[in-house]
Amino acid sequence: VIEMKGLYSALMCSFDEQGQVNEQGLREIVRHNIDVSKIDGLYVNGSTGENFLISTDQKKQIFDIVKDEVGSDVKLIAQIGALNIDEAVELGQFATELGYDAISAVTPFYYKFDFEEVTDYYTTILENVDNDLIIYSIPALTGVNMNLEQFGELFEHEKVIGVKFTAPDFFLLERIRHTFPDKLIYSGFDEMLLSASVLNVDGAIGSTFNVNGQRAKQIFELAQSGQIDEAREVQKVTNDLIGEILDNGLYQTIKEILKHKDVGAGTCRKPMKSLTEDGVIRAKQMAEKYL
Ligand code: NGF
Repeated sequence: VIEMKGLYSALMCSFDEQGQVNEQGLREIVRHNIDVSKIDGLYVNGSTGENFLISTDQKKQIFDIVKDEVGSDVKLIAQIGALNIDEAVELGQFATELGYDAISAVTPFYYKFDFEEVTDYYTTILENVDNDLIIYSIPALTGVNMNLEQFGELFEHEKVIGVKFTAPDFFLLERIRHTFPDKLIYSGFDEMLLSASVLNVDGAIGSTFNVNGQRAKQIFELAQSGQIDEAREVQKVTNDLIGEILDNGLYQTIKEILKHKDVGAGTCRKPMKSLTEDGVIRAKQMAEKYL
């Protein structure tokens, strides 16, 4: 698992006005992440990839294009979680055959599944997909809150190599880190990267790394080498930017900033709305001020 450590962009996808994948734009986003943001890996078809708004065929198309563009330049994690368990398995097998380094699956959401059902979901995926798996925990969007013991039960499976921990619960994060030193923990909230890094997470997965990857890497590396004052300064600038991005519309603004970097980031899938004219201007100002 050591080689899977590091910073991963939660990859954006470029869509055209009809909601179709824009292959050229997607390739440009990938290249920007590798060549400019300097990230260690890509987390493909996560929330930031608008995964829950697209078809199975589109998910496969994206896995395919990204792998083709990346080759073995950086690590690749395929988010395959879906409410339809057959789709999750099918996507897991598909990404594994393409050569993705690991799969990840969001906890099943919408219905109020109990932990037995959550465990059954992961077991079904693990039994049918020959790859390592990273649990994707994002309680604010899924409503699924797991405690230390429940993470421990999932971690008992040797193919479960870690968790993408997208929650502001630093007590639980510290307990997981302390209790499971051999599992990979990725921090999910970019605005809390320094705090998570101080707790010795193995890496992070974030949407804003698509544009702000270099600063994220600085924060992570400065924290690892104990240069906390310096890391705090970079987190401060980062959070100025993230605050402006969140105020303006998260994914739309990141795409608009990418466009100012000559990356064909396209639009967001409906029902996500487009930026207003003012929003476009604000994104341009962010690109000029921060990047
Ligand atoms: O976008 C969200 C939703 N979270 C991302 C990230 O955890 C999602 C986070 O970077 C992700 O990795 C994925 O695409 O699956 C935030 O956008 C960022 O910290 C700003 O709040 O919560």
